[in-house]
Amino acid sequence: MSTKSETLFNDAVQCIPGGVNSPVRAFRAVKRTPVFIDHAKGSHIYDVDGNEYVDYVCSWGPMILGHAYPSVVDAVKAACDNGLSYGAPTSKETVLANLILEAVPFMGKVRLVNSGTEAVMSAIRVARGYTKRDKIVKFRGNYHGHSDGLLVTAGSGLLTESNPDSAGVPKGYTATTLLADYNDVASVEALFNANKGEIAAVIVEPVSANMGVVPPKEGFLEFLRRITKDNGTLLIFDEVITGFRLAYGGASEYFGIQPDMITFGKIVGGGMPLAAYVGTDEIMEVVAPVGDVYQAGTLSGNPIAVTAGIEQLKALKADKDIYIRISEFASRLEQAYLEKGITVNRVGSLLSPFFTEANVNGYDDVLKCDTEKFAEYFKHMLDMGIYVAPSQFEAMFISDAHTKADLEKTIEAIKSF
Ligand code: HOZ
Repeated sequence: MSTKSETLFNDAVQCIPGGVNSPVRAFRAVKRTPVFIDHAKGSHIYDVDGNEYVDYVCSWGPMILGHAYPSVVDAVKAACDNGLSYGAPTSKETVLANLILEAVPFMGKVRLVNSGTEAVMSAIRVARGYTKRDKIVKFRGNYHGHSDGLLVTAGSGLLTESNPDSAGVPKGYTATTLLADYNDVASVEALFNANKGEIAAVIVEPVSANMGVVPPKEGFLEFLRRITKDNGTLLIFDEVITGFRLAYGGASEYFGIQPDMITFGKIVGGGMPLAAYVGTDEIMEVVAPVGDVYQAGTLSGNPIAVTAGIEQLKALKADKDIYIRISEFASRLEQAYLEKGITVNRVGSLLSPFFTEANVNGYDDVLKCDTEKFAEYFKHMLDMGIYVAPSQFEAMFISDAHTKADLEKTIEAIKSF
């Protein structure tokens, strides 16, 4: 007999490619079909068959306060009564922009967009417009959304589906994307030596979290700051995952490094489709309508999404101990994996168990992981009521709603694998 999820999935594949609106969700890497979600509250998510899970996907990061957080939901409901979209400015956009700038006070201006993909794509265009150079450096296994120029040896769904370069991207679109190895200083130096005065920006996930979690080696981000500054190149931190998660001020606060531009997504939208890119005043001067780098959007600064973002950031700002609590929770899980003999990487409240004996410091290490074993682990966790990302190459996200009981249940599941 089919489960309701299976029936819904069969219906979905008839009208949606692969039955899903984002590839990793299809569960193909773990050789299953997806569970369909009915609702979520706090740290728990419930499928249409009545199964309840402790949720470590947390919508891939945004739900840092847990699902259906009351102040966010109430504010969104109230905002809906005033209309869903105007395509004209509101005062709330300024409120959210200032909440973001409080996180990164060395930045000057914020532009709101709808997704992390859009934020990164726009930031790159700004960097090119500002420096009047074309080339960019990205790292193998880092994922910066699905814009053409960045779909080169990318992480997340591309790594999961073993197809790190997407079809449909003309060669010319990626000809200016130079590839370096994360945590490998020499690979970056070689690119700067071979492309003197031509590199507009280096874009990096300060903590790689789309090939599983891979922390930066000691000094790596400092090195990137130095070499970019020395070469008139902008350093862009893609903080779609780390922003407002490692600290209120994200990775730049956590590591004490000031990039030239930052992209935010996920948490900044409180669970709604909202993202942002920020830069110093001088850099952001090039953005239209002030400057000549064009970027626009009907739903940019959407009042409902902005409302959700404001309420979530206000809650985070009001209780910064949240970061201590979620990191502590993650470190207890880290311990449980280690005691089970499973390799694990953790930075703050982001972690990934890896099915490999070796340490995981970069893309090549990640590729050595046993994905069959991961699929077994995934099935075991799901059977035990624990919902983790259906891919070896994604992170586990802890929220402030996760409880002691969740922790104990999860440790039990890890122990019994
Ligand atoms: N790119 C996301 C993971 N890093 C997946 C998004 C989704 O499937 O919702």
